[in-house]
Amino acid sequence: MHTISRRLVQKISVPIFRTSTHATKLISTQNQHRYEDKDPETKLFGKLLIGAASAGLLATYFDEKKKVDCKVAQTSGTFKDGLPEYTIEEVSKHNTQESRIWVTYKEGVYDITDFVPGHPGGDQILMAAGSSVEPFWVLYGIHENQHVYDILEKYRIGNLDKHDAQTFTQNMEDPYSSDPKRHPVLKPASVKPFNAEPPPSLLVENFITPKELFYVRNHLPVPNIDAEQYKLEIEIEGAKKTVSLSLDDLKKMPKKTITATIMCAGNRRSEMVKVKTVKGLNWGPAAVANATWTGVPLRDVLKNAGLDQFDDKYKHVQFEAEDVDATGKNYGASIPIWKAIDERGDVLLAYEMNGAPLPRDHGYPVRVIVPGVVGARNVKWLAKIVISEHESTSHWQQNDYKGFSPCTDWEDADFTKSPAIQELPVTSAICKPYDGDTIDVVDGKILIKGYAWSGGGQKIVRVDVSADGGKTWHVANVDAQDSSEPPRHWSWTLWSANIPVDNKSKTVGFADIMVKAVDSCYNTQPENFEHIWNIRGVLGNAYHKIKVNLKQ
Ligand SMILES: Nc1nc2c(c(=O)[nH]1)N[C@H]1C(S)=C(S)[C@@H](COP(=O)(O)O)O[C@H]1N2
Ligand SMILES: [Mo]
Repeated sequence: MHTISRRLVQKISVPIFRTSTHATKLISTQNQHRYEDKDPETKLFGKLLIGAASAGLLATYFDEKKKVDCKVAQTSGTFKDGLPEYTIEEVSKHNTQESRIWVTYKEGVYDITDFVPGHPGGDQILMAAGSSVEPFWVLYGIHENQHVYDILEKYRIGNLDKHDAQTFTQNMEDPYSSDPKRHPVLKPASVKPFNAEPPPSLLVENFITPKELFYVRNHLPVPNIDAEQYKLEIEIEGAKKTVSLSLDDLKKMPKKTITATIMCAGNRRSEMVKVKTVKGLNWGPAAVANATWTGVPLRDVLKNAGLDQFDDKYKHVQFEAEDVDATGKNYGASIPIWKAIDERGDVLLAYEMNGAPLPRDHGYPVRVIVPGVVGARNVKWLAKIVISEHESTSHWQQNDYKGFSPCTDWEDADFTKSPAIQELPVTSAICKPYDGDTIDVVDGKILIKGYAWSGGGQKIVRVDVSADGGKTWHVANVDAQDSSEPPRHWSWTLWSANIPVDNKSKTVGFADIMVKAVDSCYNTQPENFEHIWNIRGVLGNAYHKIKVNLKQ
């Protein structure tokens, strides 16, 4: 029997270890990348990475599969009689194409060299080359997924030395163990990482969404940040000068409050999926919410730091966050510089939501609010700002959150050719009743409620609803809208409509309801999802269509 060396156990535990103690480590060094460079174990891990695809893609690849089944069969990763036994040390030598790529899961040893070519996005499993997939899978919440285990089991070649397997399990820590508690009203699309939306009918009860009902979209574990220790670093790329600000420094500056809606690019994906499957979380229409945000205008922070005078070559403002993936990379995104420095852009470094400190799930202690722009750029747990010639190099800026033609599939998608989503297009949704509900007809009319919103600071100027599949249209009432003018109108519009149902609907007993909104640019929504379907299921803004039964 071999005894496992401590060094190897540590190496395997790196991503977990780094994530769980992330806040203290990061704050003590204040620079994730510098920290990373100094860390030989991370470097070693880096060498185990084959291919450049990043973690998010693996997560989305398995997100899709997760819908299939969530029960874990007892046979996955358990000891199998008659197979050769390997130690972790032996497995670790198989970490390149040449030596063949082995991974372990519990007591199973797998040769996955031939798995990767046939599975787009599946090359992320290579992060675990020569070691266990568990730290990675636990991070992306793709454990407890029968489909994934079934695939893996096909590549089984042996058993892991029992002692090694035990030691490993004892060293594993759940990177999500310090995530905050959530209100049960939020319905999770995934638990680890936590992604959840409220019931749509509750969402439209309030113009300002209470924090309990505000959807949560996390790609990674929630960092544990001590506000006292918090430092925000600001840098002009290539220049020596950097500025470091504490939370107190930010709070001393003149504060500003804006009301802004944030919407995930994947909002309403569950409708697009009906056309054809996509990779991504199955969001309903409630991955959107409206809140008041208080903080310091980004342009003032840059100005104050003496960083407002820079060369025209700088085109982007990058944001790096404190949440890190299994390879030690931060969540990050960028916005064009004009949006950041224009007073009318209203970009905030927010420390309050609805008048209280930001909840941990929403970015405590500081997040960026980029009104009018897709959720993904509203970076939470902000650690660093970089003024740069280039967009953020993060996975989420480069290889995700981009639109494609319905004719483009994963095999031919060229992410370098598609611009990163910034301003979102106009959309609307019916939040009450739901598809398939049975509803009352009162004086020949039915009551429907919903929201409408447009990116880029455009205002909703009209919402059209139909109860007969688009033959006749009615203009909805605006129930709540803020008075700011475009292009600085950042909040959603809540609407309702009491629409007559025709005789035919009454006799057949159902109504085909649909809604479309028009924004202040007179842009409106596409008629159906077939024509806007895309591989990632983003930008799903077609007419929202539901069918309800009419109570006789
Ligand atoms: N640091 C960090 N910022 C992030 C994310 C993240 O995972 N990490 N998710 C982004 C995405 S995709 C969205 S839609 C919004 C969601 O914000 P919320 O969770 O406060 O609703 O946060 C964005 N900012
Ligand atoms: Mo998002």
